[in-house]
Amino acid sequence: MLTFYYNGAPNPLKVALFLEESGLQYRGIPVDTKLGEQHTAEYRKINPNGKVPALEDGDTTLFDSNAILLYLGEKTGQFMPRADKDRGALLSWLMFVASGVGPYSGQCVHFRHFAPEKLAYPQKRYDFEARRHWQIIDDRLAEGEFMLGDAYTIVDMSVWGWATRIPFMLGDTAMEAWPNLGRLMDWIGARPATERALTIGERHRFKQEFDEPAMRNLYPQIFAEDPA
Ligand SMILES: N[C@@H](CCC(=O)N[C@@H](CS)C(=O)NCC(=O)O)C(=O)O
Repeated sequence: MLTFYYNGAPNPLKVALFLEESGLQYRGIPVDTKLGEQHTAEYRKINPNGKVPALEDGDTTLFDSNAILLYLGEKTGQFMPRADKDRGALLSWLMFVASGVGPYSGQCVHFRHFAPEKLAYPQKRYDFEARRHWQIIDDRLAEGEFMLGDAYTIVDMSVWGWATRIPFMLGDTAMEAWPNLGRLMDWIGARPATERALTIGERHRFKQEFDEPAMRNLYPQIFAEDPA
């Protein structure tokens, strides 16, 4: 039995999607990040980075959504490329999402919605970089139905996690610029497993308010002293 540490945010969503698609049995443990449950000593032993998702599989403990997707793909053989020749593409695109799409999208959301001051240049930079990364994804999807051609893989699941947030990140009509990505989102969105994954945030009564204690737990740097 797997143990999945989650909330309803984009990175845990990707793992929820794999778990729901694969039919693997798992126990979900909610981590309410607005209450600071990601910062407890007990949780830091599971995820030293103090974020969700994390996963336990017997004696194996994993953190970072893309590492978990790769682990589960290799463990089950599901949602992996059909041919060995595609392994290079799998690793490249998965790392591109992990190191580019996700972080730039996250910073874009932060400076647009949560930064204590509205600062023009950080907002411009992260909007620009988020759009640039999504354009690269869209161009890739113009070449084939899925990120790795004709098979639905963990790379598509990884793309999907952050793409669910594009309207919040870049505006309600932003997705219109990326029709190939929109097509993939519609395809994934029509699957029953996706419906189940999207509602993981409703399986527990997570704190909703962005009050000061929540902001301190999520963005401690806002309240930190400047380094000397
Ligand atoms: N690289 C990590 C990033 C994890 C991450 O940033 N998770 C967010 C939710 S999407 C989180 O836990 N935020 C709470 C916090 O930063 O305290 C991954 O892909 O799993």
